[in-house]
Amino acid sequence: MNFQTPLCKLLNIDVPIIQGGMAWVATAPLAAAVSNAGGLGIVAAGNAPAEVVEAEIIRTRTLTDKTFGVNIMLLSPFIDEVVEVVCRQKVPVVTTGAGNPGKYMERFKAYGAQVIPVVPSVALARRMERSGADAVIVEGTEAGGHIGELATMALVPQVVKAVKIPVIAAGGMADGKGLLAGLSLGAQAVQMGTRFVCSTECEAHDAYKETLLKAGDRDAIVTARSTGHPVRVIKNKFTQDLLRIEKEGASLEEIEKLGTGRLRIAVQDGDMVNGSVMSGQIAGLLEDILPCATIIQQIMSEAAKQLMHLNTLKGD
Ligand code: TUI
Repeated sequence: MNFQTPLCKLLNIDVPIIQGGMAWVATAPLAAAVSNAGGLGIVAAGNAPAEVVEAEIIRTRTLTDKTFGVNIMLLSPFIDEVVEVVCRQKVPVVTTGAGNPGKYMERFKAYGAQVIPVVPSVALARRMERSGADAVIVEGTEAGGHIGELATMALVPQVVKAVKIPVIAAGGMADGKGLLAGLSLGAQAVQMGTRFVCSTECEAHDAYKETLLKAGDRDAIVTARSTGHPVRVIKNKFTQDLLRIEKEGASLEEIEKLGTGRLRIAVQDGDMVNGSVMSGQIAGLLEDILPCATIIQQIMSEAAKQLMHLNTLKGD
């Protein structure tokens, strides 16, 4: 059972699983491994300069012939140049995060991209549908990194009801039961980020992966609420410092200054004390680092098993 949905056909993928576009973490080997395993791999642009993003797109093409996407982070200082590179490289799927991609939409559509913005609300989902988005990723506050306020469970069915384009559920899913839950809410696929950090192909530092495996249900906390750009991360000395200065009424500049470069030192240097260890709430469920193909096989077989189990509950 592969849970093929119309969106799978549109994106030319075998299973309804999309890998989250995680800055510094979602590099070519991870994206290619997810695409090679039948899902949709995503290369994250994050705050990287356009040349770095272009090199990563080219590297992905050496590792897979399958469809993959690029996630563009709309708060990036290099966003205009990154959009140019994505268009020049004719990346087949573009996901967007941390803002409204409306002004770039026509350029992506002009070369035939499937454009899939991440939205944290019904209003933005509606706006994206009107601007020509092919689907939306509805991300609940359970997700890691920069988050919205509403929970996946409440937000996904409201967006499904409000728009005609396919919906992808994100935030809080890492296994077959999560996949089935997303599909049950009316989504045509799920996006998983945290689960794919703990994969063998992910280039994040081993210490980052081990921290996620050790995390419990209450360890992924929200920082930077006072800035209007809340971020979910694993608690450590950095988050303690950040929350303290926020409580003391630090300015936006001071908070931003404290946060600068912290994700890179966590992902690349494995600094679990001073780094920003972005993670979703579902980290507490994870217990192993596996190849992406195994992760996807396990998700699919667990979803099928769980569906059969639900079928035994019919009674009379
Ligand atoms: O973008 C993400 N997750 C991210 S981006 C990121 S890098 C960063 N680090 C610190 C501060 C800000 C960014 C780390 N993780 N997920 C998708 C997502 N998009 N979550 C929430 C949103 C979002 C929020 C507001 C999308 C649109 C939006 O629209 C506001 C508007 O302009 O209408």
